[in-house]
Amino acid sequence: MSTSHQKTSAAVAALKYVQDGMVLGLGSGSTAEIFVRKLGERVAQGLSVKGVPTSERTAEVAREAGIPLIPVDQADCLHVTVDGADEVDGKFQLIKGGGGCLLREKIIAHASDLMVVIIDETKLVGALGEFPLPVEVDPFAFTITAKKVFDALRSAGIERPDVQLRRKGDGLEPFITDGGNYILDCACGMIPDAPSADRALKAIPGVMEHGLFLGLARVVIVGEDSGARVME
Ligand code: ABF
Repeated sequence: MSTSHQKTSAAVAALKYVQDGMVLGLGSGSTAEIFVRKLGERVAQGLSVKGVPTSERTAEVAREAGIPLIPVDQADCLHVTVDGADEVDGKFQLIKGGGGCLLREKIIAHASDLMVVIIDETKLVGALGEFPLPVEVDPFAFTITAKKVFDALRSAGIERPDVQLRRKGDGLEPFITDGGNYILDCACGMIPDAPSADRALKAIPGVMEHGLFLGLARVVIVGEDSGARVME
């Protein structure tokens, strides 16, 4: 069966974490978008929730789906955030940011009482790092930051990181995040010690955030051909 069927299974299963009256963080990416559309169906049936989107794209999808949105600064609390991921390991450590929304995704996930991650089974990995790690950086002096990122990853035990500026589809212009930053995609092969990479990257002034989400996900829902597998 297709990954799209698996993503839908995971997205539908996440609805069980939603209750009337909640304020919800709405993740980004194709799996999160399926969740947002399914949530919109519940809202049309009378469910009352408010959404805080993690990207301009998700805000657009949520509006189309009829979900009332509030600015993040008006949310007294965030009950649950439902978001996708690029990789998830057995310790619920994640790589996110393939879609370029990692800074807002991490702010919202960190502020939420519960983060539920929804993925198709291809995202479940034994060790993180096959997916290039996205690092969001200030455009100012990004070449200096890129060298620091390389050194930081080496210090975290990654032998030959390959750090590349993400570009738009035309291959010429840099990709710009919703927050106006650049993304460095860091091919690592394998990340042997994610907490050490986390600490080393955070110590660099030009790094706004990176795509390692550690200690944030409490529930991971994996869409499989036979249905959704919930891991808590
Ligand atoms: C967001 O979208 C990201 O952090 C991750 O990069 C991506 C996953 O996308 P998809 O669900 O389309 O695979 O959740």
